[in-house]
Amino acid sequence: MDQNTLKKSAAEYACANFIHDNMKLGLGTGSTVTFLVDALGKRIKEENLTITTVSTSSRTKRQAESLGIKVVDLNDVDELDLTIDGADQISSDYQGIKGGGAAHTLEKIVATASKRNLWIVDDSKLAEPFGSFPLPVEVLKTALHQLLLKFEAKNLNPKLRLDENGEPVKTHFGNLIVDLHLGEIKQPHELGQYLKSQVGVVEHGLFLDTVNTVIVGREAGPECID
Ligand code: ABF
Repeated sequence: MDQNTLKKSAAEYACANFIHDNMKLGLGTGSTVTFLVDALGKRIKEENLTITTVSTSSRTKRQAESLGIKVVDLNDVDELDLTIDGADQISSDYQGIKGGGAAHTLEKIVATASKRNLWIVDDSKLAEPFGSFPLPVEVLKTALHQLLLKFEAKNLNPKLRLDENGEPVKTHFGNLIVDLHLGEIKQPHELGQYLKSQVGVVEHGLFLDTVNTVIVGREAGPECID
């Protein structure tokens, strides 16, 4: 099975087994969540469910609303029952790297407002070593050069993320993304604390001690790790 088929099977499994009527649901961002939102739209119509959602990107919001899914602002919700999202890489002790889609700051805000968090991935996301996927860091444009100097001095191998036209990628908040090409992250908590302490860093893509359930799309069928 190709990756998309594995992602779709994991997303459909999550939608069928973890979403119930009258739920307040966070919707992540990325290609796997796109399959989830499609499946959710179908369930809401077929079962006449009442679901209120908060999205983590304009692209997820657009897709959800096009399917008749109610999307509200996070400021209108005290707490979400569950947030379902994708991930770029998950370690053997379920720490995550997210932000390949430049949405990790809003994703982390929504994840933090959720009672539970569920990630849906294809099995390629469990690759070792953890950190082989470049770690996204959202930074204020004004602080970019100073942060690049600091990250280079610490051998974090930083690279400003550019789009297909060679222009810096902008986040939802209009900030920039620096990707840290680390190869391996042995002490994610220490790295996360260092990054958060740097003036000009808005948020990093390490999601530590966050996820409660991971659903992995596998050839033999979705694997649910709770
Ligand atoms: C999202 O899921 C992002 O943080 C991440 O970039 C994306 C990757 O997943 P997918 O493979 O589904 O696009 O949460």
